[in-house]
Amino acid sequence: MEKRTFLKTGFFLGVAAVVAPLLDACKTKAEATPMPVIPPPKLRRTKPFELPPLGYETSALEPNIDKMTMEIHHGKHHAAYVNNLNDAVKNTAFAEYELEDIVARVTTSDADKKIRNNAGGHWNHSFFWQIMSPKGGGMPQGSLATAINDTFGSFDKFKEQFSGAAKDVFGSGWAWLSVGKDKKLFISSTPNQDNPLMLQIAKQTGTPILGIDVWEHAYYLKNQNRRADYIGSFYNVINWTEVGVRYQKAIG
Ligand code: MN3
Repeated sequence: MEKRTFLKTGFFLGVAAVVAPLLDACKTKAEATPMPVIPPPKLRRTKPFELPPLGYETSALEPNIDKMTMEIHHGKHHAAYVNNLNDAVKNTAFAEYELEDIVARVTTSDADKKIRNNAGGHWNHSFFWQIMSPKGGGMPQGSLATAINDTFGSFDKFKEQFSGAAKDVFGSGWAWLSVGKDKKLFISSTPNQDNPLMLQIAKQTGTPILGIDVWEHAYYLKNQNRRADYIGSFYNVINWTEVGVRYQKAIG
């Protein structure tokens, strides 16, 4: 064998020796964690996505969340997610999908990025307006109260953990209380506009029943950098009736 050929052969053998075990490792990992089961799409949306109404006046959550924040948050930020989502899904496989079907399917790929951010933004905010109410606050009732006590020890301990998750979000994101596949409650957080319904993306997947937006746009006008104050105020507006209804639905 010529020296050059020998060196070449040696090089490729060397690469193969390094790569083969890596490929094996990937294979084993893929086999060990099966892809999540995603329900079949409904494929029936024919109208563009629309900004849903708040359901109450923009001033209705005062003094806990101020009118101007609500005006901009709903009328500008949420509206932008809706418009951008309508743009982003055009001529894609998601074009006629319902929002939930899109959210369940988006991946971490660059091609999905705009759809992921704006579908998440639309879903998360539509949910957020509903789990707050001018008549909110107080404590959960019934089976949700029991589940919270069983899971976290007490309502105060739940608040401590939920607030902790919300405070610990680095940069922009959300903290969630969700029902897992095992019907148990869990607290998690997601970056940006991700949420626990994103089967291909979220570390812990489940059905959110409560969530708090900790993007600065949700509190900066009133609370500036004091995210903890905003989190404290949020408990005064939580619509526990709605959260309870969502809990019942999630546990079946
Ligand atoms: Mn927001």
